[in-house]
Amino acid sequence: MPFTLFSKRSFLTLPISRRSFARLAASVAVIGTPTAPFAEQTAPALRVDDRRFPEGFLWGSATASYQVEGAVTEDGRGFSIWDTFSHRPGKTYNGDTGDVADDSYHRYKEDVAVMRAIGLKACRFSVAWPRIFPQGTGAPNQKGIDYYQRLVDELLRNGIQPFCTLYHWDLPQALEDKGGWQSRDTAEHFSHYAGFVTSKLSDRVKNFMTMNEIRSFTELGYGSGIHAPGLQLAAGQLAQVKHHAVLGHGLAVQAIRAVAPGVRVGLADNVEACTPAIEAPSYIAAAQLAMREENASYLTVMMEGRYTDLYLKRLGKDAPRFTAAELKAIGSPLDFVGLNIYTATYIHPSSNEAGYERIPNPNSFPHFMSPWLTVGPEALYWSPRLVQQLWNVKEMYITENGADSDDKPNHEGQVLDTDRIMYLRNYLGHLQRAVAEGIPVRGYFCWSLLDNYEWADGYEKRFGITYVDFKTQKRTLKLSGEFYKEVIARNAVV
Ligand code: PNW
Repeated sequence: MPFTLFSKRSFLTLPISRRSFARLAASVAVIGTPTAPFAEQTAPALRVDDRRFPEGFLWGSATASYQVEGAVTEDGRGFSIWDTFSHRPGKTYNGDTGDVADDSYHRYKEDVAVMRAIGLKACRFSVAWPRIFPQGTGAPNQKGIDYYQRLVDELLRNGIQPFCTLYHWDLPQALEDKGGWQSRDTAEHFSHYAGFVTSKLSDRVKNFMTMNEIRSFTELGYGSGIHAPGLQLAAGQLAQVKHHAVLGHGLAVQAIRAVAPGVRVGLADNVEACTPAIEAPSYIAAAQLAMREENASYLTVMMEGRYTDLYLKRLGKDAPRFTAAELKAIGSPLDFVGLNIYTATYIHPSSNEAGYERIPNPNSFPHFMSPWLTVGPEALYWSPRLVQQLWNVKEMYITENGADSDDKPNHEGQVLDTDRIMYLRNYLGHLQRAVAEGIPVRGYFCWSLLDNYEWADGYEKRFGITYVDFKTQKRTLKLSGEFYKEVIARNAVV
């Protein structure tokens, strides 16, 4: 099999011209390849060279505190809205909770060893607010701080850069009892907590993200009610919740900068990934309008420090109440923008007042185990491109991307998740196009390192590139993990 020979890393990473490749190929052919036509067979390997990422591209994986840690009553941790919600009958698949999850609170060293075996350069993790301030405010809990310092030290010892998310949805229950994100005070409390954590970690963590997916935790938690705290508020109240959340982000940016001017600050936003249905000028222009408008209450207000006219007009009496000072805080400049991208939202031009329309996915649209997880690899090209064009963003990361497969270990215990490989290969191909065109995406974090607690879907949906047997906590790298390892080793789409 000539391909085995050419999958060797040393060979592929050589900057090699087509002509010298042909020469080399010819000599190798003499040594031992049985069949012709040789040039044709090796052509795909040659193209790998064109699919490389720049040197220093940061390959990472992502997890979140409540989804992996477990140990919910340990070392003084307070309760979060997810403890409450997941224990309420009928709220999660099978009644699953994050009480144990991946037990990463105890097994973090094993997890870091998995990261190292894959060759990861960076790890995105989140801090559980109720481990630091069990009541949300007041006296800090030293044991909680100790845990994250231990985790970060273990990462650094293994040459892995920590990227710290300060809020991945586990709001202290004590604050929810006082109104949660319906209360403006929560934004202030969050900024205090963010500044405090930064002061404890900034000697070893250089990249912070304020919040993860503001759209998800506000709309799912306070709108549809399928996530904690499970409320279904009216439109006006929900708009106010969203305003308090982006305000919390902005105030946190300021608090972080005040305590640690040297660290880099961003967020992880699940931007509505507006994608031109056809790569043609009118569609691209429509997708750009859509990118700004569909993200009006999230990335747009954070990038521009203002809500769009159309957003406010459409909400009418339900528009959020805000001050100019709040908008200024919300628009605090960032060092980077993190994009969580799983799906594409296809756009076409329209003569309506917005100038575009979203195209609903036909029923036949391919998706993964989660019906929402439709396959739209071009989003990993178009979102960074449009975000850069709209707001002149200087640095971006893909802070989440991944898929849930129907992972079933075979008789040898292997998980051969070829569909996840297909997903990753295609998305990475489009990301590589973006990077090759000079769009400043500096790194990519695969969701997720491990199968973990998938919120209301419990343990039913698996997003890991590592399989977790939740009975024994045994971790086994899936075939997609092997694939990702190869991507990282060769710094290329393979
Ligand atoms: C993200 N949707 O959540 C979160 O940041 C992760 O915690 C989560 O595990 C991961 O994606 C996979 O779901 C999302 O319904 C949850 O469109 C739901 C949606 C999108 C993202």
